[in-house]
Amino acid sequence: MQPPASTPEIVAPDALLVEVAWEVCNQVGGIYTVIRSKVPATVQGWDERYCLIGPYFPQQAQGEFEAFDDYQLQLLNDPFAGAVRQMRQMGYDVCIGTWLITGRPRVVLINPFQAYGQLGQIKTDLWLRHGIPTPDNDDLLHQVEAFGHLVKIFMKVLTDEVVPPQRVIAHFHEWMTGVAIPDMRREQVPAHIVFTTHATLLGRYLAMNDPNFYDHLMQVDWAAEAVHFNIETAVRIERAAAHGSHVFTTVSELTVRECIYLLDRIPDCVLPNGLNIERFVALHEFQNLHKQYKDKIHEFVMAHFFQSYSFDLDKTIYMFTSGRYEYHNKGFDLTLEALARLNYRLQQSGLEGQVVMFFITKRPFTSINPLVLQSRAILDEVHETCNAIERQVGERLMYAAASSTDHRLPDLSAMVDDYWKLRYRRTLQSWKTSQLPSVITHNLIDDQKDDILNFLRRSNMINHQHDRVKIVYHPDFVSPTSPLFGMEYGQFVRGCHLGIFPSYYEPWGYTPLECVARGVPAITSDLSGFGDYVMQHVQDHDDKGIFVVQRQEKNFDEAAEELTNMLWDFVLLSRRERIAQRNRVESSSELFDWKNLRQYYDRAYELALERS
Ligand code: G6P
Ligand code: 1S3
Repeated sequence: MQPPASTPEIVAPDALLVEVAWEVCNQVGGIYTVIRSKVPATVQGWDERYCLIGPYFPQQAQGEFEAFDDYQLQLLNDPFAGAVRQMRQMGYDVCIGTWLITGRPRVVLINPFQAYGQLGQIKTDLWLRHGIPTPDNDDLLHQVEAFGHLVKIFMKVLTDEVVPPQRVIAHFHEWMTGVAIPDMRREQVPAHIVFTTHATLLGRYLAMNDPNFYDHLMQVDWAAEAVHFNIETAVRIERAAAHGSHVFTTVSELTVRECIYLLDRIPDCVLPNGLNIERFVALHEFQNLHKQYKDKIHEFVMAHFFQSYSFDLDKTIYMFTSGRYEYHNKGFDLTLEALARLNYRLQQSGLEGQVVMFFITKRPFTSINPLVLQSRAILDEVHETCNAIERQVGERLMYAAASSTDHRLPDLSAMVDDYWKLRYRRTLQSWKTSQLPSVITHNLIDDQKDDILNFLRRSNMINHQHDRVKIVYHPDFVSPTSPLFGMEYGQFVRGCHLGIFPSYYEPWGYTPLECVARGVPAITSDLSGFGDYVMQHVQDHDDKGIFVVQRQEKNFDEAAEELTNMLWDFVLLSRRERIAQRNRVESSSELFDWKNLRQYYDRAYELALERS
């Protein structure tokens, strides 16, 4: 890997930085990626003056958190450790240690359940002081409010520990930690508070339910809608955090609009998301990885499709989409429509080759489809049989060659034992079927109501032999322990040719950026924060393999046609052109490295120090 281009300067030398997030040592979704990938760059600028705070859930933390023991804690001579010692003396259960990720940052984890005894008072205070009501039966809200209460106490203790002119910047991510903010302001805890919303709660719900969300945004009655969607507590917490912070931020210009209309505060800064980009010294290395992981995907595809019919893998393009199952928000609907049009165009064109499209998402299922699993197992058996035959023929051919007098190639088939011949035939016989390859790999719990499956049924795109776009819907995340793929998500991405993410609602959207970081071209939309950023900051982004579908000013049909054209143009590329395009994609990835994007955070921190 290449070393960092330059070491960023030390930021605000007289300040400490504390970042608070629900996803510290607790992976739930996109915010985990933000925090975790940003750590190495943040540590470079803030070194020992930086600490993260998260909720302590032993199951989640056990693989990635190493606590300091009492002896180590006593030896530490910094305000974070001092605050932990002080909290412990006050009777609180607070852990301090190292988050075992690149950058190895200092982490404080606080068990929210220890404040459950005071929940009644915490809820009453939130209501009386800040007008935030909490229902009785919502455990997540209880955890969040208990945690917020404990973080406030920690911040008070920490700010008491520091000796002026040293100051504390407290950066809260998302409403789940922002609940600490209103009381910190009320009690005048002398911290400089930054709050980042990664999506507005109401925005997400409204976008999911209103096809004209963006047109209606200006007229939304936030209070009524919050009650309507049964998210009043969280929405009120989000608003209180946004208004209580000294510096209010969000992740993209698109979300700025939501903040203005749904939270009634204009964000002070936009903090775009990046990744910790690791580039290879030699360019061909990532191309080799593409080939290596594409071969693994070939294995899956052979097992899945060749039982019914075969096609030329060398002329097959692998496309995919992935993300949480928000059919409309993540643009699965638009993607399916464009794939159906592409299928038709390819059928009409007489061109060779096909597309295999993967939908990687998460849906409740009972099990992997046993037929899919069995097919995979039998193909493994075919593989083993072929290997045994290869070894046998290899050894016997070598002997025949060495002892040959006429130098002619002997009959290779005669070199295989009848046992292996029979096993070869029987395995293949038991494998081949006249059924169509399933479009889905698992048995869904609510198969009849699933939007992806219903689209495929309606459009009759169910993996007929004549379909030129084949579908594999995998309603579980790809992981090395999955018996179907057996690879990391990142490896799967590398093995594909194109990622498709034309979201309708996406405050930022990491999925296309994760493609770019691996040198895989990606499609995004102008309604995603990432797409919007690319349009403003990356010249000739099409040429660099980052394509942006226009959805803001276009209707569904027009956007589907534009996406179809993008897919069509991609399918027409030669291998040589694809390789060159991957090189261009990979070289633009550095733009999104935290080493470059961290500056937005540092500016927000400087503003917070000026303000309070
Ligand atoms: C990489 C490998 C090449 C391979 C190519 C396939 O560039 O280094 O050896 O031929 O991938 O590209 P394709 O776009 O057809 O998967
Ligand atoms: C949010 O996660 P999501 O997928 O619920 O935060 C992510 C990190 O900022 C962002 O990439 C995504 O668009 C948001 O929606």
